[in-house]
Amino acid sequence: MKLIQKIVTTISVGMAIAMTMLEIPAMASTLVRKNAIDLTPEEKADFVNAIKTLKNTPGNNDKGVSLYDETVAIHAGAMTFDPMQLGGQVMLPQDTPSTGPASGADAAHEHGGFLPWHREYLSRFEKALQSVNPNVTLPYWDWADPRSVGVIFDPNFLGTNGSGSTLIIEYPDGRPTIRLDGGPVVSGNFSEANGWTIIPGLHSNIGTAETLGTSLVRYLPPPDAPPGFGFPLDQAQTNRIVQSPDYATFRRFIEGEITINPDGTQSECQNPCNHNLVHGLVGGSVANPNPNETDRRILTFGTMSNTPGSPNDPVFWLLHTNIDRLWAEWQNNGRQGSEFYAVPGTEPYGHNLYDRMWPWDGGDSIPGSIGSIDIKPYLPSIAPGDIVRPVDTLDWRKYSYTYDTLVKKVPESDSIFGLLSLGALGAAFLWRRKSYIKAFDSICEEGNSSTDILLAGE
Ligand SMILES: [Cu+2]
Repeated sequence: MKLIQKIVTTISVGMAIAMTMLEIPAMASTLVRKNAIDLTPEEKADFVNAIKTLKNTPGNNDKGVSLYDETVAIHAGAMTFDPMQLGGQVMLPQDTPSTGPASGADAAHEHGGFLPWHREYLSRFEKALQSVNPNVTLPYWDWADPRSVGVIFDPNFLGTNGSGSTLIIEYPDGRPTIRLDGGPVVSGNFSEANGWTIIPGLHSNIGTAETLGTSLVRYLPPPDAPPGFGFPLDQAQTNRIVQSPDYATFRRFIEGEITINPDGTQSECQNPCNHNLVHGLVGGSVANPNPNETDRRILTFGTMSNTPGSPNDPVFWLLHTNIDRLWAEWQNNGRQGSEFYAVPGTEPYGHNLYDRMWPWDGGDSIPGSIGSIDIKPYLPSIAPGDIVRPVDTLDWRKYSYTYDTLVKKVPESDSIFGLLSLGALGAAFLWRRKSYIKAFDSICEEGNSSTDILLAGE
């Protein structure tokens, strides 16, 4: 009996070692995407330098723009498949419409493919960064963590708010005047002075198709903006995202179309929430005081809120990595199969499980223009056999990345410490916000609900 036990033990130990050895190469090739607040100074510098290297490396396109800029063009091109109706008004003027089966719906947003499309897009960008520096991974912006904004919009990382412009938006119907402070980002790693020059044709205002110029433009909310109008986003709501009961709810909730209330009921987002809200908050986006048949319902001012070219702001990658992380967490909770995707046949072409997603569609669909700007010459050439469908994206592990939140369990002592520090920060934050909350309460009491301030983003 003892001998058998010994043999079994020996075999088990041997197998464990063999398995460990087998696992080493797999583990080594799986890189961990980290929370931006946990990056070391060196990791931040590596990320910034890899981005800037792509910005200075010629791409594979007819316009001769860089690898970074042709990546921006892919995002812009995806949005030309839909002229973006909002409240019955065209949001994205275009001289030339798109053609092919993908026409009629945004190829990357507003439908089931939102998460698969961006997972693929992010992974390709991350691999391009790794071709510069193999240690770089995409960090994520935990939008519910009050520490994130200070770390991300730091002069030594992605740079601060824009400056030099104060926009006052007055409403003839008596709604409170809105003030936005921002403008071009004039210092830091992503200022024009430091080499971050944006291609004007890939930097269009979604309402007018006029260019925002060659500088990154931000209109970040003040640090003491009231909840729903600034950062951080609500942690409890973020927790409810990953508890969404089905894919359609998860997608609509995280993208920012609906919200799940604390009592479990669903409703339209009062303000756009989550993904759409973050785009709108970084870029500056407000209700148009004078909307009419030819004018649009919202005004957008900065790079992130003018969404076709939003990847011109590198914070785009941190926002979307967080969205991909939350999707991976939702999937990791027993929802990994294709049965946990959009209901077959309910989505426009490009968004169903086995549809080809533009631009990885073998050339089936051709994007249109933004205003008079033809997107095609800015796009990288994509091999005809390079085809990606939503079903190909469902397992994030095959992309050889994972998230720190999926691999590490926080020791209890750390989490208690973390909770205490978060509590202290939260208290300080709430104290500073008090006056603003009061101000916005009175707005709501006067019957002007927060729906009056619309923020948009993709
Ligand atoms: Cu997008």
